[in-house]
Amino acid sequence: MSKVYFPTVNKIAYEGPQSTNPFAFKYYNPEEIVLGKPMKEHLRFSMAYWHTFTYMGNDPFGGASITREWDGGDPMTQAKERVHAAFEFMEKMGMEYFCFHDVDIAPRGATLEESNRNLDEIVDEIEAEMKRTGIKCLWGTTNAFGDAKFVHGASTSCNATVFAYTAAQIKKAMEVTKRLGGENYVFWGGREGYETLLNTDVNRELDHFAAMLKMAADYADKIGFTGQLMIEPKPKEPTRHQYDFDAQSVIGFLRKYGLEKRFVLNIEANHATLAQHSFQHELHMSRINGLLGSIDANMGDPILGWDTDQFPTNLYDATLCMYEVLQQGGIAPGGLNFDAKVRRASTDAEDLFLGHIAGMDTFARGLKVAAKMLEDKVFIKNIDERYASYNTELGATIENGTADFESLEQYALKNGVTKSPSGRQEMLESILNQYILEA
Ligand code: XLS
Ligand code: NI
Ligand code: NI
Repeated sequence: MSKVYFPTVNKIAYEGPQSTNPFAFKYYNPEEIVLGKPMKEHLRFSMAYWHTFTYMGNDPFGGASITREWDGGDPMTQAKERVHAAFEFMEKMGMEYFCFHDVDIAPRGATLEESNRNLDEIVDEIEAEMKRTGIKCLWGTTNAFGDAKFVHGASTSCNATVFAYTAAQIKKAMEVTKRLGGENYVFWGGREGYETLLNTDVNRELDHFAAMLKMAADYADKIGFTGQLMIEPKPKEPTRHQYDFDAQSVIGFLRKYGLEKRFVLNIEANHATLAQHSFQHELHMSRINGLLGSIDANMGDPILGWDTDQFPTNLYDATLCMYEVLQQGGIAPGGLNFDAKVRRASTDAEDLFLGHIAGMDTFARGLKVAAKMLEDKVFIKNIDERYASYNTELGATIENGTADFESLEQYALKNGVTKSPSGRQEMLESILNQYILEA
């Protein structure tokens, strides 16, 4: 029997909304059927290895505030302990997926070769734990932003040797993700952006970025990695301007370079708000373009203007998120990855459980509310009525492309304009409240 890292916490069970036990689910009941499917299949919750197992409470003004059971020792021993702690955590949470960066699971070596060897050794341990527990990998990714060599970016660095190194690093991380049966692979452009246009050839950098993605897709095909490839938009941070700014910019970029058939989007709530969009906006834009692949479920802080990566507890956002997910017929093979960390002052190991419970309960509730709203067609009915004028003869000629300026002028001269319907926003927002409170 190996070491127990969370001795004070047992397996988290569903106890229902009346429960006062903080270590129990109040709304997340994994096997409960919602719209014909168990909750857990709708939600596909995933743990983010980096936030839960490598974050020590650092912020821009202070170093580590948290110590964990698996800390200390040489980096490889620590990495192995972390694997066992992570799987104990996920088992106790009933969490069926995890996501990782290469450097979260194994320490970067002095050379690429050493880094790759470290990865292989740790991946052996992870593979064994996956076998033992049945826990799966939602996605893998590369950290090509933390190390000093990425100071000007990775594939968008001005330095071609950095481009080559990035390719090598992605190649290995993809191989590892494939080996772990990862269902997706993510590209978040950590420093793919610029600080000042005075020193930047944006055109060239975007071409390089696209070239890297094209090579990645080709390599995925070559090794038979069939998971979804995903871009995760973010407008800024760490660079002043990130190229994958938001869903619509990424979609434009993918189309410009003919990559839209190979890549979908991983939408993060906090990145949406940093781009001055709502979470739902980003999900919606991705969905209507057929490109909503997966979700980083977290939330930002309306007062702090950075990626605070908090556990999501906002019921409105969770409800509207699940409303988008249900309208696209589900999120698989993507999932809801808690790209979220406990606060710097939440220093106990128990807080890791409490944070995930809060997030899972919030989305479970959001799922049920969204399912009810969809079943009752409350908003859909209203939207249909709002556009009723496009179901007339005039509307049909506009939508089917047979109208032209002359025909429309003729219509306008003859008929003028009718009164537009009320938007009914206040009523709709109040209906949303009613569903959140009563569904
Ligand atoms: C950072 C991103 C990052 C990605 C994975 O803001 O959210 O954590 O999800 O590289
Ligand atoms: Ni993220
Ligand atoms: Ni983020």
